[in-house]
Amino acid sequence: MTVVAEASPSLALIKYWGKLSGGVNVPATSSLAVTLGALQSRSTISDRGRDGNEAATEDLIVIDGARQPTEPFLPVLNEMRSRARGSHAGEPHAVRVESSNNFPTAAGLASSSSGFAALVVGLDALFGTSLPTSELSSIARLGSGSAARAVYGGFSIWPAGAKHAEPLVPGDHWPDLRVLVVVLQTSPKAVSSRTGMERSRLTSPFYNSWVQSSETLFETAQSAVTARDLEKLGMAMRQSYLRMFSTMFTSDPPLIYWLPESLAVIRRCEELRARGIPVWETMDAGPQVKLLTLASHEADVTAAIGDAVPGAAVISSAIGDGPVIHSRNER
Ligand code: 2P0
Repeated sequence: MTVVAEASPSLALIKYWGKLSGGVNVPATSSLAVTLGALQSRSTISDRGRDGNEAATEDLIVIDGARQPTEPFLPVLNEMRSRARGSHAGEPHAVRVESSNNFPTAAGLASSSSGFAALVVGLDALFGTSLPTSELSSIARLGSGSAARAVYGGFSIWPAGAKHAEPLVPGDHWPDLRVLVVVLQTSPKAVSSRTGMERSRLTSPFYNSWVQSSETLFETAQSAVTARDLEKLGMAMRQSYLRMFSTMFTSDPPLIYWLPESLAVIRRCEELRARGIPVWETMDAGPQVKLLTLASHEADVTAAIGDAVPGAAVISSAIGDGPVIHSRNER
C-alpha cells in the first residue's frame, strides 16, 4: 500500500527553546503556534515488505531527492511499528518514505515540524492504527519537538513539560490573519535548532530568566488569539522571539542566526507600525523573518518589505489546516 500525506509547518509565536531533562524533546517553555497553510511537506510512504522488493528489509528515507541516514527517523518509525503490532493491524514492515517540501528545507522555516507530522499521520494511515491525534502528537515529538504542534491545524499550544501538544482554535477562527514569510537565505543553517537550544540551556546566563518569563507571554498570547487581538498578540510574540534570541546571542559560542537584512525587515516593521499599519514580526533559528498582519494590509506590507530588502521573496500564507491523507492506493 502507498499513502501520500501532506502537512504544513508549525510557526511558533511563543517559542519552544530548551528541553527538560529526563524525556525526549520535552519542552522547558510553553509554546503557541500557527499553521502555515501555504507551506507544505508532502510524503509518499509505502510498505517496502509488500511492494515487490524482496531485499527491502531496511527503511529508506529520501527528502527532496537526497537519501537520508535513517537514524533520526527511527524513534518515530519504531514507535509507530510497535503501535501497529499492539493494535493487531498486522506485522508492519520496513517503509520507503519520499518527502519533498515546497519551501527551503532546514533554513528556519520549520520543515522538521511538517515533515515529521506528515510522517506520523501517513504511517498511521499505512499501518491502519487510527491513533488519536494527541498520540500522534506525542510520537511526532520524538522526531522533532515542534512536530508535536504540527499534527494540528489552526493555532496549537504545547505546554511546558507536556508530552503532546493540543489544539487551541481552528484555522477559520481568524480568516483575515496573514503570515508573510520573508525568505532572506535558502541554504540550510549552520547550527541545528537541537544543538542550538541545548547550547543555550547549558551556557547562556539568561536561560533561566527566559524559561521563567516565558509563561506569562504564553498566557497573554492565548487570550489574544482567542480574542483575535493582533496588537496584544504582536507585543507578546515580539517579547518571545527577542528573549529567545537573547539566550542565543549570549550562548558560548554565540549563536547569531540573523543577517543584516533580518534587521532591516524588523526596522521596517517598526516604521509601518508607527504609521498605524498592524504588522508584527517573529524569527526562528534562521535569518528569515515572519510577519503577522491582516489581509487588508498585506499589499502595503509586501511593498514596504520589497523596498527595504530588494529581491527578498515573500510567501503569503493564511492559517492552514491540519495534515491530510492525500491518497491511498492498495497495491
Ligand atoms: C519553535 N523552534 O517553537 C522553536 C522556535 C525554533 C525556534 O522548535 O530538537 O526542530 O527537534 O525538538 O523542533 C525548532 O526546533 O527541535 C523549534 P527538536 P525543533 O518552533
